[in-house]
Amino acid sequence: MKLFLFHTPEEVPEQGAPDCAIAIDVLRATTTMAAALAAGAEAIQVFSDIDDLLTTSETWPTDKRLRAGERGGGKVEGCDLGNSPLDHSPERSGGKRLFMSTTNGTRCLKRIEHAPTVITAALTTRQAVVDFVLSQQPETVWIVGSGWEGTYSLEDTVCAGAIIHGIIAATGQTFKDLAGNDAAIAAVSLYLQWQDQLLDLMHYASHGQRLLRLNNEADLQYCAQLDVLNIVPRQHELGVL
Ligand code: 3SL
Repeated sequence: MKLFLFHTPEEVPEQGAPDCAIAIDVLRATTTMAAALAAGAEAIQVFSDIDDLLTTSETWPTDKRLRAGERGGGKVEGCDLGNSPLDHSPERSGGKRLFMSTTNGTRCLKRIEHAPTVITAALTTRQAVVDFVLSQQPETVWIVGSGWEGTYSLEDTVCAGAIIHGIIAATGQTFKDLAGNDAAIAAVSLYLQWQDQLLDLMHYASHGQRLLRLNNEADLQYCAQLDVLNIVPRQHELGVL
């Protein structure tokens, strides 16, 4: 198995495809996707474009849908929810389809949606993702951070490092066997440095600071938790998890 890390969707190669692609947006899209499915959402349908989201979701019964739209960290007008994992509870999300569009996370997922296996990962689901990858034994894995509008994100990279570290710990293999690129090795160093202070790291991260300015401290606390959900959101048709 070879693990490649791309920090942003823009870094993903134009040519070729991995056996398994993993999208990460710790703050907050992929954390929210896992929280929604854990709360019993029927599925998550992902859109790059808000107008497409609004039009497509019109065809769905109103009591069976939730429209979640985020731009710049805030809720989009016309949607039921923004992008907080704390919005999801069994009462609110159970049995509903989540129609979702966010600034970077859903764009990241769109960039890799043609890989044969596409999953999303977050710190909250790290161990479940490690177990899933090991159960599938893909030859090549692309781990893709969502970043922020084309730039690197600390929180996505530390999550990638946590996943790669988990695979190394479970298999006893080394970077020589597993690392597909330098970024994969560097991400493990970041994780080892910060593994006991993940919430502090979120506070230093530029997008963490953006969310704090919008009064989302509780979201940072939720998103910084490691291994609390045994769930792996997996794409079962294009754009639908
Ligand atoms: O960029 C994204 O996809 C979002 O996760 C950003 S936010 O955390 O909702 O602001």
